[in-house]
Amino acid sequence: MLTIPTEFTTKCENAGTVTALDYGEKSLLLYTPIAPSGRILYLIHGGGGDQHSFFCPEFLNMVDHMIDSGILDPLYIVSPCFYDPEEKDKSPASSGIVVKRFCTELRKQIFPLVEAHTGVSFTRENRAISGFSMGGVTTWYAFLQALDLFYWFLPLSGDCWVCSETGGGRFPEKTAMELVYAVSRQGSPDFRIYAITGSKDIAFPNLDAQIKAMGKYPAVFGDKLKYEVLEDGIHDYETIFRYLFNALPALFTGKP
Ligand code: FER
Repeated sequence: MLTIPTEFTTKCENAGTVTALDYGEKSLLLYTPIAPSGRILYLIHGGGGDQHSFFCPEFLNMVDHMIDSGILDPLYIVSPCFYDPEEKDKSPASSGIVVKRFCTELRKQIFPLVEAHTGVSFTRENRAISGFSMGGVTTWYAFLQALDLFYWFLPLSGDCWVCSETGGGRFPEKTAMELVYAVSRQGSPDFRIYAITGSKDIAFPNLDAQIKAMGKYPAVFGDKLKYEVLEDGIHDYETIFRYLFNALPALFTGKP
């Protein structure tokens, strides 16, 4: 897996813009690329985080440089916050309940807001969802609930909690079956999943067991599922930025 070039950590002279969009008591951040785009990524923070977790200079400079240097086609990126403003309990148990219902907020509130602001009606094939840790759990919930909205799924160091907290590790076979049912329940549309974690990541045992169990359903997942483990990769944003540096160019371009 490639490392992020050091020059990509500095400010880019051809930078996109970040706008805060408000809805109700909440606010999300939208990255608008320097050139027009019909592509969009919904990028979800981890437990205890918010819309600012991903949108720090380190990440935004990387994206600007990737687009500026031509290794990444321009895309919009939305960074929402799955917690309500009054939410005090950010434990995994509480966050797990919050992210389960967050897809409804994405569908009913965030999508219309973003599409009205950008003036773009994104096609399903041009929409991706990704997230780190609890954001990865959110990505799996989007797969379970919103296959009509997204084609591309990039869960990063987070497993599927449909059976229980860290259920991908505790109940891998049952979790894989739930994912299989979800595909058929939603009309078996085409999709791509690109899951990434690190061998020293706290979520590794959970995601790894789940992906192995999913491998027992080649007719459903087959080459639609790609999985990568970074040797010694740990559970932090810096490592996740590296995963995104490697994974983003493969988005929206045939098989990842
Ligand atoms: C995992 C997925 C998410 C995991 C932990 C989390 C330990 C999140 C933890 C947190 O938000 O504190 O598989 O494994």
